[in-house]
Amino acid sequence: MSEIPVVESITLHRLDVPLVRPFETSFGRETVRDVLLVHVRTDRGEGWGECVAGRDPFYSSEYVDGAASVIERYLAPALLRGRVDAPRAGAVGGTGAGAAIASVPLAASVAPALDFVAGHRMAKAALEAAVLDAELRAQGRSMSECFGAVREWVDCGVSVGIAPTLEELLDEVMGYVEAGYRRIKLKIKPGWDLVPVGAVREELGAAGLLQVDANTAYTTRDIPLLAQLDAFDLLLIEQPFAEEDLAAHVRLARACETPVCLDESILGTTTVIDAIERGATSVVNVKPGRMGGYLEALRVHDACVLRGVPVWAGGMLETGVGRAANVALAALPGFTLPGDTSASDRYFAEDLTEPFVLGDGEHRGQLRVPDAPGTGVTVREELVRAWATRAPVVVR
Ligand code: SMG
Ligand code: MG
Repeated sequence: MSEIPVVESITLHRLDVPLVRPFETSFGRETVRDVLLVHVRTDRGEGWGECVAGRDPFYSSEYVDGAASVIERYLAPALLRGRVDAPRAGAVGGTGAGAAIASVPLAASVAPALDFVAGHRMAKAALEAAVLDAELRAQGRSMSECFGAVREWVDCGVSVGIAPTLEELLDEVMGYVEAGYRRIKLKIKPGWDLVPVGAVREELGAAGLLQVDANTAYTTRDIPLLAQLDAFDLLLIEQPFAEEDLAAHVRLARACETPVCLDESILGTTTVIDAIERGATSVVNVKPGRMGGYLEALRVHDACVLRGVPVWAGGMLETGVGRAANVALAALPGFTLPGDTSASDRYFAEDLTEPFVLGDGEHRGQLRVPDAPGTGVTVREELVRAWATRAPVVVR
């Protein structure tokens, strides 16, 4: 085992990255991505992580000002104070998540060091991602290699927001189909469900892969309505009810044929096992930010594979920094459904790293998994400066 790097400083960057079109969900509309990047310097090199918290606490209780504050006040100081011992002989090894985690002792020390802070998983995940990038770069290993990727290209889906009109929705969807996307996900909410979903199914034809995401907008009174979505042969219904209401999802799962998939409710291995055993979810959306980090996401992946539950990679409108890591994760064997791992130009005219571009020919609708050390992408620091909305915050 090579020597473990030591974290020397942690810098927070805030920037506004304009979206190519507004993105509307059941809880709001975004026109700009308010991005928080974490830059870690170690004695062996540096790394970057992206925080997925949104500008407002609408998708989850976390939001980007809160994440920046908790990192600056609590998490970064704790990490800088922490000391990481080399793993004991015999502690390295095992398979799957265990082996991956044992191979990155510095990144593996992050979650335990930050555990004294309740919640704030997106903030913790961003720090861990930056440390992981730095540690893997120092080892000369890619994230995909560390995670145990089994494919060089991943299937891409696209998440389509609520549109002003049905016509505009169909235009947008067909644009993505022409671009090659292998699966369409429609955002739904009460009043924007059966009609748009039926129209898109008609336009896509029977073979098109289609799913919906409600971001908790429904209640159990809507179960009969949601069961009518069975008519449209969907891959899954994502998170129709409140985050803490597993029982409602169990009731829906019993009332409809379409698989129920949890997103917001799944905070890590404990909640995913509980949700699967209760019958609240039969497919899982994996977002490392929501789970406190990529290493916990690896454990969630393994727990799902062990139980025969397919997973897919969620997205949080990440720039290239977070997207690169998500694509590496999506290359694991349990990710058998296309992810919300769309190309950079789905959201951004210009990305903060080299752009992710859909392949063509046999790789139409796929993204190539980066294989250079760490995330495998390079942050365009001139853009981080040009788009900054406040001065960087350095914690030493
Ligand atoms: O990155 O393409 C993406 C976003 C995919 O729909 C997406 N994410 O609930 O799954 C989800 C949402 C959360 C973000 S909404 C601002
Ligand atoms: Mg979702």
